[in-house]
Amino acid sequence: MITKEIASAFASFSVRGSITEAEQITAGLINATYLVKTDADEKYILQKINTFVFKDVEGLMNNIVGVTKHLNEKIKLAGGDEKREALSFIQSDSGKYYHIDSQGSAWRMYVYVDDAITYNKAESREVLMSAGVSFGRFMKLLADYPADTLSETIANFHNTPSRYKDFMDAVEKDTAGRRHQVEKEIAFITERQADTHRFTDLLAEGKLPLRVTHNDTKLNNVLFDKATNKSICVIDLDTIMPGLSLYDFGDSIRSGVNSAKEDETDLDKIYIDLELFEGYTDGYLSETAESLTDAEIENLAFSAKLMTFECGMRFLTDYLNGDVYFRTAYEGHNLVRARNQFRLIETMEQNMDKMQEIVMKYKEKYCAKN
Ligand code: GN1
Ligand code: MG
Repeated sequence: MITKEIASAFASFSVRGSITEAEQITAGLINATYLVKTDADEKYILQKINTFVFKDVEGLMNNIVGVTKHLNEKIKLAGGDEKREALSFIQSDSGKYYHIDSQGSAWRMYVYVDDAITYNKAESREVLMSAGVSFGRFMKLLADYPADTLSETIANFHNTPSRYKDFMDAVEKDTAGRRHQVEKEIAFITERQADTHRFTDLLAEGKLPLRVTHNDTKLNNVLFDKATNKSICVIDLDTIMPGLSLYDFGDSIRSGVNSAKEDETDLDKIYIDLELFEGYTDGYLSETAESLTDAEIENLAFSAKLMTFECGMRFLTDYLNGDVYFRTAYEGHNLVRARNQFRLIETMEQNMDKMQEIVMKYKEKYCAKN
C-alpha cells in the first residue's frame, strides 16, 4: 500500500517516474523495507531507517555509499556486472544519499536487483557454498578499503562481553516482569560466560587482525539468482565496520546452517546440519584461506557457537526488556528465537570436533602454505 509517508519519501529521490505500487518486505528485523514500482517500469527498495538502532544516519550512509562505490569499481574492473553484483544507492533532492522527512524519519533508496530470491533458512549445500563465496569475496574486495574512514554504526556490536553485561542488566532490571519465565535460559547463558571473551582477548593481545567486515551475515542477506541459484550480491550493509572475520563466518553458520528457521518452535527440528556447514566452509575458504591467519582459521568452528550464543542472548535480552529492539510478530517471539538459538548451540557443542575437522580439511585444500 502506498501511504502518504512512502509517497513523499519516494518523491524526494531523484529518479524518473511516479510510484505505482509499494509492498512491504518483512524479512529483516530492524528497518522498514518496501519494494516500490514506478510508471517508468523501474523497481526500487525504499527503506525507513530504524533510528532507534542507528543514531548516526550521516555516518551510516557515508559507510554504505563509500563501500558500495568501492565494490562497484572493483566489480567493473574484473569485468562483472556492477549494477547486479553490488547495490546502487540513489541521491535525494538534498544531494545526500538519504532523506529526512517532516516527521524526522530517515529514508534511503537503492535500485532493486531483479530476478533474485533470498532464503530464510538452511538450503542445499550448493546454496550455502555460494553464500560462503559471496561473503568471503566481500571481505576480500574490501581488504584495501580505508577502515579508519568508517563510522562505528553500533558501538560494541559484536563485543560479546559487553552484550553479556547488557543481558545481566536486563535480568537485574526485569523491566517487562518476565524474568521468572526464563530462569533456565538465564542459567544456560551464565554457565557459558567463560566463552564470551575469547575473541575480545585475542584481539586485545594482537592475535586476531581487525578487518572491514559485514557483521550481519545472515543467509537472507545474500541475493541469489532465480535462474541459476548462484549468489549475486550481499545486502543489508548497515553494520559494515572494522571487525573480525570470525563474526562474519560465525553468523552465517548461525543463520544458514540451522536445519530450521530462526523462530522454529519445535526444538527437535533444530540442529546444525554438517553437510551445509561443509558447503559454507568450502565456499568461504575458497575465497579467504590464503588471507586468513592460522589463529582465525583455528577459531572458525568456535565462532559459529559464539555468534549463535551472542544472538540468542540478544533475543533474550530484548524479551526481558519488553521487545524494544527486534521486530516481533507475536508476544513471546523473542523468547522463541532465544530458545531456538540455545538448542542450536547444544547441537554445535556435540559436533564441535567434526566442525573443526571440516574446517581443517578445507584449510588444507585451499592453503598453498600447506
Ligand atoms: C538483525 O537486520 P537483520 O534482520 O538482517 C540484527 C542482527 C541479528 C539478526 C537476527 C542491526 O539482522 O544483528 O543477528 O537480526 N541486525 C542488527 O535475526 O541488530
Ligand atoms: Mg537483513
